[in-house]
Amino acid sequence: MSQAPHRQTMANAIRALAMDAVQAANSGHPGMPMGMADAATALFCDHLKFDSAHPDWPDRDRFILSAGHGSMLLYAILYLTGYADMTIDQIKKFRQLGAITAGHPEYGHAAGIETTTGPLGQGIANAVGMAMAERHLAARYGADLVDHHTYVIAGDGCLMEGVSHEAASMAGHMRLGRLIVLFDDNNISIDGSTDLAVSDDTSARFEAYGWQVLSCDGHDADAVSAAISAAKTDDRPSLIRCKTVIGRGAPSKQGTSAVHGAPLGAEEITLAREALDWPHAPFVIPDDILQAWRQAGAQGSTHREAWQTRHEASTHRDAFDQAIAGTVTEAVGAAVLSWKNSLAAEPQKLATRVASQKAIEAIFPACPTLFGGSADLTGSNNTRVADHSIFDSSNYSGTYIHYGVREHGMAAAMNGIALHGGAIPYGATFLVFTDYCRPSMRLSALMQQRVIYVMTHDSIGLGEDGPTHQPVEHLSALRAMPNMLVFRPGDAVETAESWQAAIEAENTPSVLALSRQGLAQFRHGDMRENKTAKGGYVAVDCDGARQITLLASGSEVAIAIDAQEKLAEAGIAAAVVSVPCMELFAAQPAAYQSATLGATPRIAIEAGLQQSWDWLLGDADAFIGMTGFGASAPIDALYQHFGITAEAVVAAAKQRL
Ligand SMILES: Cc1ncc(C[n+]2csc(CCOP(=O)(O)OP(=O)(O)O)c2C)c(N)n1
Ligand SMILES: [Mg+2]
Repeated sequence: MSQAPHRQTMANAIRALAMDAVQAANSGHPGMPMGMADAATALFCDHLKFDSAHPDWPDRDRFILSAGHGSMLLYAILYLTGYADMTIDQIKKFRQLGAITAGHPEYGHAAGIETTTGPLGQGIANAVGMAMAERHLAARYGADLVDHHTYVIAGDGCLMEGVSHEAASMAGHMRLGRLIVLFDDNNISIDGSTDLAVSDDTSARFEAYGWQVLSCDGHDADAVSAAISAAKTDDRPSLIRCKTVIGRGAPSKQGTSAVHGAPLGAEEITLAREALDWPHAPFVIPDDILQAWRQAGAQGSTHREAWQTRHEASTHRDAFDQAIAGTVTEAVGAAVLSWKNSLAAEPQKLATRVASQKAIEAIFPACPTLFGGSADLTGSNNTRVADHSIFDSSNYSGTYIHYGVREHGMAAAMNGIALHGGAIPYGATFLVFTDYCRPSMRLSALMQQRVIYVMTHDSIGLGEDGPTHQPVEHLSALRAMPNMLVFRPGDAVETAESWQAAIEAENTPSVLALSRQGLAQFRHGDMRENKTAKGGYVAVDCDGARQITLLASGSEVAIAIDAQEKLAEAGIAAAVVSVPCMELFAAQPAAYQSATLGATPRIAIEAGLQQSWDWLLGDADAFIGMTGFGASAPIDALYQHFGITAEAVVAAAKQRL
């Protein structure tokens, strides 16, 4: 116990930095960092395997601050343990423009931030994905290369969020024993006592998922450390209930929601300095305390060096390094081209969800790090191929995941897999249920992670399941998201090209919106160019001078081509422009865009709402698509009923000439 006071002093360094930085910024959350300072000190000093001088060491333990509002806890520790970019100056600039110390931890801003957190529940669900990736890579490349833990700090809010239920259930089922969650069990959230809103038996809840649940005094670093030791020896995931007082150290405010998200104020900070016996000026950490922390930051170097020796000796080294780098080899392009050439030789009418399966079949041997799955719709999403084996607790080397009916958990886990590195995640459900994935999709985009969302049943074309299952606003809504590629291929060739573009987009997530119904192949001839990667292109040109341009995506390209033929019979020359990916088309040079779009009247056709097409249409142009929800009926009846037909296109064209 002789070291206990020292630990407490080290923890007080976190408390001081948190209250001073929040005070300087005049905004932020001091309560959580002050409450969890002791537990975090135990974790970082006694357990976390990391080397602050080498933040990207692949076999480091991962630390996820799921309670992202407590960002100052993480920034303080990164500074104290000696991460080079986290200077005291950055701490002083907490929450200011251009600082790496944003209001909530943002992946990519500073070394040691493993994921962006702030939307409660995401971090713990990301951590499940990281723990999955750890087991998967260990099984594939050997425990001498991959052998680490994933630690999380989560608060009441994270555990209230629905996604934490999905994620924790998955982790228990998959027996992810290297996942250890420190629960900041302080019974306080913003509105006050958690009694206002929850009466869960949290221990029983997690035990029911198949977790080990431990409890300790969260202000006794030795007790926390002992609990973590116990967690490590169990093969179940562990939840450690750290009983804490929010804002611990602020004498008159601690234990109340008042310390959750507001500066303590000068007076209370003075009192806290006295109570903590911390006489030092703001942002000043005495040398002996800083040195103790710096030592904690460097103590992992022996582990890292031992790992490097094992890495050099490993027969899996090259494959592992390539997987971690995540670079896509030319073999992917070659595999796609070979599949497209066979389509050129023998055209096929395929639902694009089936074409997607065939694309995966073609690509997987060239990209063995693909880590697929579906939220209980494997047969409908067509995401599993013969080369897959199932990832589960008896076979972590499996490359296909049954996520269960947990779309949000799946999406958040995929972010974790991508962030961990070593595998390229794709996961599937119906396009309409991107609504259930959306909070995590937004973070894929914000964090620039290559996550591939395979979203089938992409319109009223799914038919009888009706408007609950028919996306109408989703394409426009997804296109509104920054840094998200939304592919809606129109035939088997475009589907293969979409897959290639999605895999090659290393810093951007993608949605593949795929049809349930069969679509005739309209791409023929020379297959060398990935036209889909241009986002939009003339798919079927007209004879003679163009009078009309028909723009369409996905299943509606066929309607455009049908209308083109009917217009030709009437002596009207219409070009069909396929727009499988608006974001990529928007990124093309203006000259290419205008040459593709032409200067004649335009008619856009998509079985969705108009909104995302507006930038391509002028006042005199037309949109043919949905204006509201769909209906339950056979597909042909629906297209007639909603007026998405070649006849409607022809009529609109004639009106404009
Ligand atoms: C999804 C989501 N909803 C709401 C918020 C706003 N919010 C931030 S912290 C918080 C309360 C969190 O309570 P707890 O996790 O117990 O944190 P503590 O007050 O103990 O620090 C809320 C509602 C958020 N960040 N994310
Ligand atoms: Mg709380």
